[in-house]
Amino acid sequence: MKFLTNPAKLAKIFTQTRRDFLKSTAATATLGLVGGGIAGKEVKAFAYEPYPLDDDLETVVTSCAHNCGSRHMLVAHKKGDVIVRLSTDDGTHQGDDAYGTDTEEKPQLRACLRGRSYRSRLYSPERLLYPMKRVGKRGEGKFKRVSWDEALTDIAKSMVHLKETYGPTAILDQSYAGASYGVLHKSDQIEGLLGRFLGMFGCRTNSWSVPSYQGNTFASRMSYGTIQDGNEDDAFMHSKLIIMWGWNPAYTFHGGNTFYYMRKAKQRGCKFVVIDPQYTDSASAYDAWWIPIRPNTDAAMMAGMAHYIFANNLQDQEFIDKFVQGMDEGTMPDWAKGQENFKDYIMGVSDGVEKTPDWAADICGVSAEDIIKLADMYATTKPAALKASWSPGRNAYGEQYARMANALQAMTGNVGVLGGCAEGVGKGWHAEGVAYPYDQFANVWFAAIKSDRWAHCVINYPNVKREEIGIWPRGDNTDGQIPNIRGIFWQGSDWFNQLTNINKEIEAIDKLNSYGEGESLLVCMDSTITPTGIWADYLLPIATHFERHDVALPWYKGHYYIHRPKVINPMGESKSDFQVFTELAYRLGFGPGYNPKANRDYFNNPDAVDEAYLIDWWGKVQHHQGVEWTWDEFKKRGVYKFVFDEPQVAFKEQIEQGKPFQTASGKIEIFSGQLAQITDWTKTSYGYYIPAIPKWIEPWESLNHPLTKKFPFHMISPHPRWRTHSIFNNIPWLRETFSQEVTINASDAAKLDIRMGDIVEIYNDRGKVIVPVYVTERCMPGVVVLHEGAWMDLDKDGVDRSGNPDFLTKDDPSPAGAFAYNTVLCNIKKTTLNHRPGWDKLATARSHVFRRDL
Ligand SMILES: Nc1nc2c(c(=O)[nH]1)N[C@H]1C(S)=C(S)[C@@H](COP(=O)(O)OP(=O)(O)OC[C@H]3O[C@@H](n4cnc5c(=O)[nH]c(N)nc54)[C@H](O)[C@@H]3O)O[C@H]1N2
Ligand SMILES: Nc1nc2c(c(=O)[nH]1)N[C@H]1C(S)=C(S)[C@@H](COP(=O)(O)OP(=O)(O)OC[C@H]3O[C@@H](n4cnc5c(=O)[nH]c(N)nc54)[C@H](O)[C@@H]3O)O[C@H]1N2
Ligand code: SF4
Ligand SMILES: [Mo]
Repeated sequence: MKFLTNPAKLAKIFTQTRRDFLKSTAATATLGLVGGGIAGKEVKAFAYEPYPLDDDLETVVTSCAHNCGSRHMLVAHKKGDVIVRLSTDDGTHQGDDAYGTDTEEKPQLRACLRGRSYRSRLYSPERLLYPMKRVGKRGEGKFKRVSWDEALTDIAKSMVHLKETYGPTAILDQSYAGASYGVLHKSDQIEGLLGRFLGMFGCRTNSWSVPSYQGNTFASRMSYGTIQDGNEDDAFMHSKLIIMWGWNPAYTFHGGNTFYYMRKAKQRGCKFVVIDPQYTDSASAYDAWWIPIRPNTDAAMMAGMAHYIFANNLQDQEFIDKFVQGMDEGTMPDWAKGQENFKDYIMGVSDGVEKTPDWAADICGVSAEDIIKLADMYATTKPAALKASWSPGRNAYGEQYARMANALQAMTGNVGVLGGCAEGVGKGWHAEGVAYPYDQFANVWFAAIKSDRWAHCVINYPNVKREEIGIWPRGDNTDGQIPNIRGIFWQGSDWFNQLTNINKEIEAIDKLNSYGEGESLLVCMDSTITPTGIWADYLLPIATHFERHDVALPWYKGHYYIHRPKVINPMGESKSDFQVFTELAYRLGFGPGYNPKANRDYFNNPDAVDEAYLIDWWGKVQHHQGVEWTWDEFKKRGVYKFVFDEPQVAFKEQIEQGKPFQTASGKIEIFSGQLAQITDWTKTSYGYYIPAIPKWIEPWESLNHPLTKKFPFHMISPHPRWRTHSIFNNIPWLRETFSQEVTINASDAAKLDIRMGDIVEIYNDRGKVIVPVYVTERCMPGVVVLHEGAWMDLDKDGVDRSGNPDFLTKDDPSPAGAFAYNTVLCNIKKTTLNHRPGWDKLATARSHVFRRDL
């Protein structure tokens, strides 16, 4: 920063550096001559060790893991028990293919920069190798090493105490998708190992809403009756127009080979449009028409498009009459005749406000001409894919955007059609997903709340109304009970760092502290130290997916399984999650029920039991999915790629064969019968009213809000190219490729007298964060972009030096449960405080975290 503001000084530093550099190269050259070329002694001291050739190494096919947007192959090359190199799919691994095979039907599963740097995570200084117990205050980061026996004895004792004293809702399950995409060692809110463990123990408050896409999930359930609304990615090749609505697959991965198929579409002449506050890498890669839009106003723009389509009679009326409920008066169900239908709302018949393109333009900042041009393109190009991604739904009333997208997709007849698109959620091919017992004990809970409301619940307990935290109805006499949360388990989640409004979470920890020693319990199970772990009482070291046996599942799209053998032995004293829960279950009296194939020895020897589960699972794959390979064949080859005759298209059978949609009416419900019949919203998991048809609802913060006087910028926080949320934040290679910075339009920067590289404070009433600035024309004025997932790093004044946007986000959820991550106003000013891009101090001197008091 100082360099840029002081050119004279910069020039001096540069010359000095350059001179030093010249001096040192001259010296090296001389040495080289004296020592006789590269054989010279001094030169040799700098030479690398010879790299072992693949012939000297054992090659093992495995896969990458985590909630990263895809699932690709990693090939480990190992020497003894150490992975020395990672490569990826080269086409050969299915066994019958030649090197380089890469076809539309069976594409390679090639890893991205994160996957390829995985070795740095595996062997990172932040790796957790031993169970740790907190010795300082919560959040202080002081731990000492303890034995597994001590950690598990303490945890089991505390669990029993909390359950007996505070009842069956005392322990909050904050397991999430860090390990969801495997069949055995699973973390997850519904199918996860923790849910079953706490459910069997009889003490569990579940976190029911999903940060990724609760708005889209809700919309897909209401409109189609299912979240299985995704085509497989190869269907994109058949589109003539692809509208990437808040979607940037070149950067934020969505499916294993999306980018490849979209390139094929481009080659076939498909046109691309991007609706996004940023000119994204996808916009540039596909030479798309970029339409910048004010964040959180998408539903208004879509309503304007619908108006143009209706006004010009461009809708596919035949499709609507046959497949849709409530698009217009003629398609309303008999029992709801006279209630508001979608067309009447759009045309202003029901509320007197016509949702014209001009009306929309005032709200969303896109000109009426552009709204009309896009609406016309979409209604007249067939087939056309409007891919409504999740980010615009991660907003206040985000469900309205997602429902509005469904209305556009249906009115243009693009549902169930090859080259069209009904997404939404976008779940495509249905995998056989669970290998361990998934029985009556799976997902048992005694209370379930909106995931981002746990802090609100803890801070205000017991003075909390059920609608404030989105209590899921139970249908028995415990219905509506406010959970008395006294403990949290984090498994496969870094939620303390990733949920909204972190300062409020810290306040909730203070409340737990106020109950006194022993009256609350925080357990973090992870492979590395994480920002969440810093707040825990116990850190349990978990073996990574290289150190346990499993099978990898695709992420939403893709049709393949990748074998995940135990490539190396668990590092340090780490154990798999399943081992830990099984051992805890034994200590709590339900070991055999929890893990029926195991005995107590599982904690030390899990391999045979794990494989037995996987063999059973493979039996289901063979049975349900017609796979002929034996388990041994699969293990030998490492990957099974399904080959289909044609791209899989969601709702094809409904459209082509008249099969009913999975809604109550059997139609695409743009007027939702279910919502229309709700009378007491407080008794639903939503808590608050949601209209039966999609509508534009003014968000609580936006560029149209009076609060812009105080906080003139709208912050969005998309997903980082170089991280999987918070995972990989500590990888130096990746931090060299991208850095945490705030993106701001050049005109805004000029107004604030801010230049590229300056350090700024971004702030609002919820928090303050420090980051460097990236000045660009690629982001619209008034909007700033700060990627999620930086590892929080608070200074003594409560300022986050890492630039984590979740200090600024608000924890008010949208009624349907959407996290409002992108509904944030803020302000920016220059600061003299320094940005701290990583925990490098901790990384290089990890002893002060891990070896303290040993
Ligand atoms: N501001 C803002 N915040 C956001 C978002 C946003 O758009 N904006 N997006 C949100 C979204 S969509 C999501 S999905 C969340 C993600 O939130 P998280 O799921 O909390 O994010 P991750 O960083 O992926 O954390 C997963 C953790 O699981 C651990 N892990 C991996 N494998 C295993 C395993 O086998 N066992 C165990 N025990 N642990 C394992 C990893 O080390 C990591 O710490 O972030 C949300 N946060
Ligand atoms: N590299 C990488 N890929 C990932 C992940 C990751 O962490 N890293 N995480 C995975 C997970 S768990 C998820 S949930 C998905 C998320 O997938 P998405 O939700 O599709 O991804 P985002 O990156 O949040 O946002 C995509 C685009 O939406 C834009 N955007 C933000 N707000 C608005 C808005 O209000 N309106 C409009 N029109 N556009 C808006 C952003 O500028 C961004 O370019 O990504 C997955 N893929
Ligand atoms: S996209 Fe995901 S699965 Fe694929 S290599 Fe990258 S991190 Fe791994
Ligand atoms: Mo997500």
